[in-house]
Amino acid sequence: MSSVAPKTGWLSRLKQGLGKTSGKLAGGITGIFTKAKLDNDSIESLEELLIESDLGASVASELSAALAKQRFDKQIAPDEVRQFLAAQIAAILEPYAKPLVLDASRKPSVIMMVGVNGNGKTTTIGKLASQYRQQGLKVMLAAADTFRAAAVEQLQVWGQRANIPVITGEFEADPASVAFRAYEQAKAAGADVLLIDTAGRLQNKANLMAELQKISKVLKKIDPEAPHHTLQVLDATTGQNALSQVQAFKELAQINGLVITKLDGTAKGGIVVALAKQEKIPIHYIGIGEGIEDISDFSATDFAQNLLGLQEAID
Ligand SMILES: Nc1nc2c(ncn2[C@@H]2O[C@H](COP(=O)(O)OP(=O)(O)OP(=O)(O)O)[C@@H](O)[C@H]2O)c(=O)[nH]1
Ligand SMILES: [Mg+2]
Repeated sequence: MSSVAPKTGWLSRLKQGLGKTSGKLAGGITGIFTKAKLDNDSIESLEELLIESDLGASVASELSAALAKQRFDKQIAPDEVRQFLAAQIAAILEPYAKPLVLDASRKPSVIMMVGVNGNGKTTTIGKLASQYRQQGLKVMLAAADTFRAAAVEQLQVWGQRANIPVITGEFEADPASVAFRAYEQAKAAGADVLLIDTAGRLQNKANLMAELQKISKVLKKIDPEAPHHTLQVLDATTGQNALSQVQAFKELAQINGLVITKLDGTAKGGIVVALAKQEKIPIHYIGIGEGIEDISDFSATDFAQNLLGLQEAID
C-alpha cells in the first residue's frame, strides 16, 4: 500500500522524525573525519559511533571494515563517509523494506497487532485505520485487549476520529471471543480490513501465549489462513532490547512483519538496521510521531539517506 500523504510531506516528516539519530551520526562523522585520515583510529571511532546509534556490533564492524577497505590511509570528507554509509545501509535494508500488501479478495484481511505494553500497538492501529480509510477501504477494529478498560476506550477514540466501527467486549471479556465476533461482523459488513488490538503483558508469558494462540485459533474457524498478517510493534527508543522482544514474541506467535515506532524520540534509530540484519523479517511501517499522519511505508533508500541526514533540500 502506498502512503496517501504527498511524497514530499512524508519526506519532510521522515527527515524530522529521524532528526535525533541523524544529528548524532552526522555530527559524530564530522567530528571524526574533519581533517583526519581514514586510519585505524578513525575507523575505530566510527565503529563506536555506529554501535552507540544501535546499528549493532556486527553491522558496525562490517560497515567500518568496508569503508576502510576502500580508502585506507587517505583523506576522506565527512560527506563522503555519510554517502558511503547510507548506500551500504540501504542495501542491508532493501530486502526487508516490504510494503504490507493486502489481498483484495479477502473480505476482510485480518491484521493482528502484537507487542510489549506501551510499544505503540493501539496508536499504530489508529494511524493505519485512518490511512486505509483515506484509501477508500472499509475498515473495522477489534479491541481484543480487554484487560484494561482504558485500552478499549483508547481504541474507541481512534475509531471515532476516523469514523471507523470498533468492536468491543465487556471488561475482562475473553479476547478471543471479541476477535471472533469482530471477524464475523467485519465479514458480514463486507469490510476490507480488520485490525485486531491485543494486550502485551510479556511479564506473564504463558498467559500471553495462550491468549494469542486462542485468538489465532478462533479466527481460523472462519478462515484457516487468518490472521493474514501478524505484526509485531517495536519501540525504537528501547534500542537493542527490541531484538530480544522479537525473539520472545516469535515463541508466542507467527510474526510476519514489523512496525517500528517512536523513531522521532530517539538517537537509537540504527536499531532498524540491526533488526533487518538479524531478524530478517519484513519491516512494513515506521512510526515517527504521535499524530494520525505520523506513519509511513518503510523505504530502504529514504530511510538510509535520512538516517545519515542526507536529504536536505527536498521540500
Ligand atoms: N513519539 C512517538 N510516540 C508514539 C509513537 N507511537 C506511539 N507513541 C506513543 O506511545 C505511547 C504508547 O502507545 P500505545 O499505542 O498506547 O501502545 P500500546 O502498545 O497499545 O500499549 P498497551 O496498550 O499498554 O499494550 C502513547 O503515548 C503513544 O502516543 C511514535 O511513533 N512516536
Ligand atoms: Mg494498546
